Amino acid sequence: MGSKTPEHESHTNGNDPSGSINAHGTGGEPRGAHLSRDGDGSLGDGDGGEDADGDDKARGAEVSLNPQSTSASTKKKRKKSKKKASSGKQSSPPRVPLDQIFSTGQFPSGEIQEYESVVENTARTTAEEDRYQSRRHIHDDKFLSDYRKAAEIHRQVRKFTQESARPGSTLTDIAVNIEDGVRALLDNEGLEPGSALVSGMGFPTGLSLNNCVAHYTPNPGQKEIVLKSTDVMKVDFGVHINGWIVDSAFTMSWDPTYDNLLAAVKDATNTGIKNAGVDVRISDISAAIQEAMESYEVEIGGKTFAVKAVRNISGHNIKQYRIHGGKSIPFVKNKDQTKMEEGEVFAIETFGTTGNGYLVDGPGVYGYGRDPHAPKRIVSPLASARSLNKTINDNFGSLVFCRRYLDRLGIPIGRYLAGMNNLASQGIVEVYPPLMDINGSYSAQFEHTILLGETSKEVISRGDDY
Ligand SMILES: [Co+2]
Repeated sequence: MGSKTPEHESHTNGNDPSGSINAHGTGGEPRGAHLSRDGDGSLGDGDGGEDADGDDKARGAEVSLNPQSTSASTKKKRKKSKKKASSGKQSSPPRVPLDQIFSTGQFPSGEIQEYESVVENTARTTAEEDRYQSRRHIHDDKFLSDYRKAAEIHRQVRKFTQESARPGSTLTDIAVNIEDGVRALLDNEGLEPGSALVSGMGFPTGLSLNNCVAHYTPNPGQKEIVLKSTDVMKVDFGVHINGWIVDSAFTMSWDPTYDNLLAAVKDATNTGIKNAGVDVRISDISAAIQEAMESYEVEIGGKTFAVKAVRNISGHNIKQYRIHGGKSIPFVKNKDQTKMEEGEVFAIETFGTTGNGYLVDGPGVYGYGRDPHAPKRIVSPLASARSLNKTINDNFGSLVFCRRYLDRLGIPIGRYLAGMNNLASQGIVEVYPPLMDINGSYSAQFEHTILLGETSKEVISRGDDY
């Protein structure tokens, strides 16, 4: 899940959205920006105008996740090989609890990366005592074991999504399949009060298409969206155990036109991961990400577009039960001297687009998140606000949730909407909208969660898919 850059800015170019970003400070606008501006008005077939004729063509089409090795991954997927004994015995769709598959309680580790040599290792940014508190959990075996388990669940569930989601699928089916898989593998349906706080979905499953860059999830009662062969779909979901969230995302497309877009964003995210480390400045990571991202072009319908890094959404650190821990990692150049610290957990994600690279709020609602600093008990004359507040405390705490998650608890929208509006107006609950680039544009996302250890980092959600 991306972290929206706080905005108090107008939509004029060059204004610094966060007070720390300086995308236009030196070197003018990103390379090739004029190309995408040229294309703004002419890419009309991106969202909605398409009829069903792409459907047959796409039925046998292979999903593109690894654009740089398309043929190799195509062969692999057809075989359904069981190359890793450790992850065998999972059903399809995945429903076997992970504890049954890994009966020793040892879960596979992510990718361990040694730190790049840090140029400068001067004064620590935080008091020693705070640093001790923040890194204490990384020496806790249970913390690491739970985190690895959540990551393995993410890998097993997304594998099924990559095999099963295709043009003709509905977004609700894709989302529900992901969520049913996660809850089955956690062996926790999350229906009893308190149980979804023990483990469950980390946030609403994001299935964002084309110029919807992030934060779309299907809502109950809404017109169903059917996936088309020309769609570019970002799949972003989280698995949490004890409030520690694995936040990881990938992009699927069924048309090789978008391979370079996907390759650009995958490269940018891996560049961010490679550069991340203890005492590394955020500004240095951002600069490396932008450079990688904007070295790519994509040709769509005979027109060439430079891939642009999205300016007003960021990677972020993760705290317990808090998907956005307060630090942001933009994908564009900035002057943020904040450093990453030992013991921190980061979601390193990037978004690239053929559009403006600037997101505006779309229609509808993605989800809701309770302010972690709001008092647990609230005073409201509205009974529905008080009862909703209790439901949120019992089931989500400060985890972001969506209307479908309330729906499955047997709480229909008519019973909570007035209360939700009341909590939102008091600032107790934040409402998250979908985030859109311009019509006709396409965007991609890749994201991993990393743990910053003493001498190395663990890319905990790394798989052989991305
Ligand atoms: Co995220």
